[in-house]
Amino acid sequence: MRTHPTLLIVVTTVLIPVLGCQTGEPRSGSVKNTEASSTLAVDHDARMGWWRDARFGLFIHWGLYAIPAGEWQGNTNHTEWIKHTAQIPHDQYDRLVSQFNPVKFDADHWVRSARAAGMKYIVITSKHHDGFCLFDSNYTDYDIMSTPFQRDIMKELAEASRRHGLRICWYHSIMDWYHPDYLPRRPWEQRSAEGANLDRYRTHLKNQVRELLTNYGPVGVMWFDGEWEDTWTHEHGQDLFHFVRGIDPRVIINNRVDKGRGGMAGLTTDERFAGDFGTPEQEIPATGLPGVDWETCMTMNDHWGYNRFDDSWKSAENLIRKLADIASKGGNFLLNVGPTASGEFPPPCIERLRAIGEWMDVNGEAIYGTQASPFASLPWGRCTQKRLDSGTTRLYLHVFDWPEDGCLLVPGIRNDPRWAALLSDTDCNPLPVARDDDALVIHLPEYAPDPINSVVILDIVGTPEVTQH
Ligand code: H79
Repeated sequence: MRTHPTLLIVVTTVLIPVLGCQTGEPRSGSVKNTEASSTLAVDHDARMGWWRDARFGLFIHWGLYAIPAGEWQGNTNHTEWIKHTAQIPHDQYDRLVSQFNPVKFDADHWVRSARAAGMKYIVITSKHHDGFCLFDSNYTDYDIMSTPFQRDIMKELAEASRRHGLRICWYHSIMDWYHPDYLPRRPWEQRSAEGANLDRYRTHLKNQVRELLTNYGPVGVMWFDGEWEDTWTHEHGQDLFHFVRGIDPRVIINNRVDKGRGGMAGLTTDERFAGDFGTPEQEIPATGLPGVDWETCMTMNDHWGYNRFDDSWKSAENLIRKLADIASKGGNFLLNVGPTASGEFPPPCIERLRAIGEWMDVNGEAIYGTQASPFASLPWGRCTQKRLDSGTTRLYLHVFDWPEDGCLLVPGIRNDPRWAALLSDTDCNPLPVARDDDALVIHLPEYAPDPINSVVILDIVGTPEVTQH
């Protein structure tokens, strides 16, 4: 337990009326590319504005693979890769098309669940690697209109998202195990590659991308995947990237359109490669990277698509802290749900979305529109920040471990404090702040308002001047 520090300066309530604890959210400036002056960079900042503010989105992996629900011939560890991992012949896999009938699908319900969790955008698989399309495409019959369901999932979700103020975004796989022109052939299939033409496939891909960008209203993000295949080249990536830009320059494009992704860590650092943001998969970078936008995508259990055997759910506590951790490093969190074949979110997902939503209802201000922490690390939790208009920076101190002695030590900060309070305190009662050498010490109430992550606001004069320990 820490000993009580000497209190040198106690800052009291005098300045509260100026700032208030629920001041309107300042528009978050971008932390990235601030020094860049080219038109392209300005466009980039303008394009990324809503996405940087959003910080939190829902990933949805849904398709034919929800029907086997992870199981094939006794093996229960499959998921959206099942056609590949169980080496299922085309004709057998394609029988799933006539079985796909998610009668409980309710776009409005899904979107309301995401919104209640505090999510601001939805990325859903318009097509995964198996090639099956959840939308009504003029360029293939391997789509939702060939199922008994015959309802354009993309259309219903796009409309519901718009109604509830979320951005709709498409995950669209470059790799395609179904299309006859896609190459290479998989080792587990019999189809001859003779006559196959990847350029023809690329035209098909672009035709579908055009459908996705023009038939459903404004789209937030084109989230490509499968670019690691040897047949997909940097030139192909550039071509697809500029094709999307040409249709709608406001659409944000992930870095998997091109070949610059550094493995699952997901970041593109070489500017010759296209992509508006990096895509760490199932991991959170150790630190943020100044000037680089990124989004961690992650499953709630161990599979992206629905797997009815997978009970390895991350706890709500774990997910809420991950959201704070990611925001403290300047990233976005794209959290996945794999709906069932009947069209429902699995109950453990619903529980977790609700718990996150309860936390976000109180603490969302400490996530949305925030910038990365000025501290390299903090022993008790994380920090996010916002520049307020009046020469003041608001630090959001995400306290995971509530100090037993009631003293929250904010180390190595030169700025004078203006004011501190609990974000959950609607009365804005000020907390005493004292300087102890190069640290600020905030006196907290005895009990944490939230055992998972209690946010303490600390407003300081100017921009943070932090000495690293
Ligand atoms: O859509 C989700 C995954 O299906 C996809 N990206 C996320 C967003 C993804 N593609 N590849 N990977 C993830 C990693 C590839 C892992 C592989 Fe494997 C190892 C492919 C083959 C061996 C995992 C294990 C998949 C099949 C067996």
